[in-house]
Amino acid sequence: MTTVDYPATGLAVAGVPAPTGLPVPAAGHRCLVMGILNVTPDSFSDGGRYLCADAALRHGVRMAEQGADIVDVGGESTRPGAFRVPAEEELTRVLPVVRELAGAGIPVSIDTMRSSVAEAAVDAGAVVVNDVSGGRADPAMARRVAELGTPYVAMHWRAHSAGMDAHARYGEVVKDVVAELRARLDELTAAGIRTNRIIVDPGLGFAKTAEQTWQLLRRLDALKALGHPVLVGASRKSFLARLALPDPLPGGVARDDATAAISAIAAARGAFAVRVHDVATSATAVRVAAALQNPATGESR
Ligand code: PMM
Repeated sequence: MTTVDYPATGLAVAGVPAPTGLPVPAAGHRCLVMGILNVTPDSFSDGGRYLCADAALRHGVRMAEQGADIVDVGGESTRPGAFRVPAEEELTRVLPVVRELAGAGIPVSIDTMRSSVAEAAVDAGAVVVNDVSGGRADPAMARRVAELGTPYVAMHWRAHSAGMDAHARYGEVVKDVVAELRARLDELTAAGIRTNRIIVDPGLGFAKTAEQTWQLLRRLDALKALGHPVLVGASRKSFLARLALPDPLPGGVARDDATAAISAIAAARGAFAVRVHDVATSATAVRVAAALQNPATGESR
């Protein structure tokens, strides 16, 4: 494992500072693939599949074999309408999985809104904190992450999932999301998180309608202009229904194909990472983008 200076596609990311401290397998200059491991009974597309630690572990290892640069372990569903789980339950779900995957040498991020869970997971070997609330759900999160010293994914977020759809009101969604993320960045850095450790995320589908989500995807350049690496989480989300795909099942094959297409486009436009359920297709997609843009650093694998 090496620490990647700026692990994203060459051309499009010029001028964006490097996120430091993110240990990933030497990846060359391409968009990273974050594989999703929801250890929950109720996540949108994979809820219940990996609730047992053994099944979760096997799936995490499989995603790493398929080309995930990092495995994102979450113990609390954030699908629209989801209610929160107690911290103890979240810890019980994620900690054994984080510990085992990290012990197997797989870079792990912890998908949590709780500073206590973030700290315990980092203690168990997680190397990135992924917070869908960008520090808003837990006032202690920013300071805790600053102390932990890990990279931190700050997603655009307005409210907990149970009521977030009521918050999908914007003047201009791209401008508003960028402005709200900028305000978060100010608070996070004021709390002590080093600026070059923060990755931003537009929060696709979180307090956003399908149309607003498509608008944000069209304008990754506006998000990149914040000067931070951008993570894109489009995988299997309901805005893909717009495509009228032939496979009606959420989490069905067609949504994975659509996700891979978005991964290729996001990578070509300079996304730092894509967060996906189906790793194999997006691992291919980001390599296609890298090879097209920068033949010298396109990987062969
Ligand atoms: N989406 C979900 C959960 N965690 N984290 C980040 N950084 N970005 C996202 O878009 C995101 C996330 C919800 O999706 P899932 O239930 O399919 O995991």
